[in-house]
Amino acid sequence: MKKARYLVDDLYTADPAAHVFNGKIYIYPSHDVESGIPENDNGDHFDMRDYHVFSMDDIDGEVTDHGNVLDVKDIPWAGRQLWDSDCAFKNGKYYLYFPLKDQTDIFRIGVAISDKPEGPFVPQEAPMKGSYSIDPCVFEDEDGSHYMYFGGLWGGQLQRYRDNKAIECGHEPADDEQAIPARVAKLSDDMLEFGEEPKALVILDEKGEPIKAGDHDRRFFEASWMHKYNGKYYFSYSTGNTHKLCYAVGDNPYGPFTYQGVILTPVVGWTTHHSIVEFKGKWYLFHHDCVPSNGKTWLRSMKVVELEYDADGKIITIEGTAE
Ligand code: FUB
Repeated sequence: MKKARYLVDDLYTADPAAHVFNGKIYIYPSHDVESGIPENDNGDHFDMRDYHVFSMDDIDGEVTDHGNVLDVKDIPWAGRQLWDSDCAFKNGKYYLYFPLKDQTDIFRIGVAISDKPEGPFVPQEAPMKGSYSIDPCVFEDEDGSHYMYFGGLWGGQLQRYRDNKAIECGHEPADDEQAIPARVAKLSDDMLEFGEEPKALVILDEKGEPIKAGDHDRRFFEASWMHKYNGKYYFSYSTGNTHKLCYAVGDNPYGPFTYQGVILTPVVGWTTHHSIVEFKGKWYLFHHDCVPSNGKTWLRSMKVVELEYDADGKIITIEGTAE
């Protein structure tokens, strides 16, 4: 598969988190809707209200829509905006992790549980204790431990926190200071809480120095993803206002990670977001763009394209505008 393929044409879908469960691909995207809310840097126009799950037996095959699997109306602590989710499996249960603003308009991360990868999912009564910001990604390492990567700037509220505490007045550091990091935490055995205090995920440049806040071409913005290739940990993310998907490589789940390059050049639309998964011996990049909605940044469509590595394990850059 060399040509990118749009996966769904009757709904707008974004932020696709793809996993292989029981020999099939399951995709957990955001479900974009026309909210009528004007576009702003806070992301208020991304006013999503439910999640659908999709599955495929083959990468070129039919895509099954499993319907509405979790609705904001059924989440006891809900305020607004169901953003990028992810799903993980442990001991016969599937756990859907999702960011949602609570009733005070603060993003928290919630968990909902199902016996099946396609849901429906039943939400917990309250968000995860100590959770904040957006874009949870859950990675299972080969020893069975699960790690959550999360965080997002601007509308994702990460600039409002330092050392896991809310600060009086959220702000980004000066350009020559260290960039605000994504966060990583091992999950508790029951998968419902952080099993430890979230830690800063540091991305280093080629000189071994932490990437600076002013380095908008390389600093973390949102859309964390983790995958492992040839024993190395690949942390990938969006640079937000420079619209790239980049990656950094480390030797363990916590890092530090060293910046490597661009996975996907800017797509049509403001946001860029992805997941990377191996299926039947090939690797794939799930992502989204706004071509089908004629560039409406809040109405995105998920797609998939094959991803390749060179002999040194470097990801070969994909053109976001390629057909
Ligand atoms: O879909 C809403 C937000 O847009 C996501 O949480 C971000 O990663 C960006 O894709």
